[in-house]
Amino acid sequence: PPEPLPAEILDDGALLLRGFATAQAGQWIAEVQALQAASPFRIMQVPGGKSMSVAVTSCGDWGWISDAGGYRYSAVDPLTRQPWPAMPAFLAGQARAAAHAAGYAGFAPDACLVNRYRPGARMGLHRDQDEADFAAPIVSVSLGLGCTFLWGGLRRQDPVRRLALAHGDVVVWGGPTRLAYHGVGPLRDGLHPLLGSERWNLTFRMAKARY
Ligand code: MD3
Ligand code: FE
Repeated sequence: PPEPLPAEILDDGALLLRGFATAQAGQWIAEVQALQAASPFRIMQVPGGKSMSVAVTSCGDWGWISDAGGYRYSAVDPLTRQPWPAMPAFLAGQARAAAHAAGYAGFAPDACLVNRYRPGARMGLHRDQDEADFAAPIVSVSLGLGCTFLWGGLRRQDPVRRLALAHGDVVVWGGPTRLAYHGVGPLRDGLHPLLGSERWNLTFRMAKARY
């Protein structure tokens, strides 16, 4: 049987589960393929009018969107004008299991944002603060090419640490780190056996539900 996964404490409330998603990566990828066939990856505008370099889609009761009007969660995909695809039981179950392994029992995500990075795509420092209940953690899953994850403190001017995230890594962000500034450095060229020159990141959230 596989060894139990070593959990690494990154910070107060934040745990890295290296390789948590590796054994079933094929199923993770198949679920995202199916979801993006219904609600495709697309580039969104930020309120200032610029385009994000990361393409996004969502599944679950709520999807995170950005446009000239700001950032928010929407029950409807603005591209298809339909509800987002339901969150597959496999994804919800894996996210719940990862949160549980990190000490957060009862995690019930109602939103999963999927980010697609191609070479050069990046995500600037920001905080995730569009959710109703900051007591709930966020579970993030990395697939495909690795990246440099940037993570600072609770203030924008706090020093930024760098962390290499690889295919299959899962990070659970809760407690005081839930509102930390974070971002992703520009994706470097590369070829991953399963995802080619892309990195996919899934972040599971409780957008509206109370934890
Ligand atoms: C730390 N995504 O979608 S996941 C995002 O890799 C986002 O695509 C990045 O930041 C990505 O909002 C980073 C890691 C992550 C997600 C949420 C966090 C780290 C976090 C919330 C609080 C603190
Ligand atoms: Fe974020």
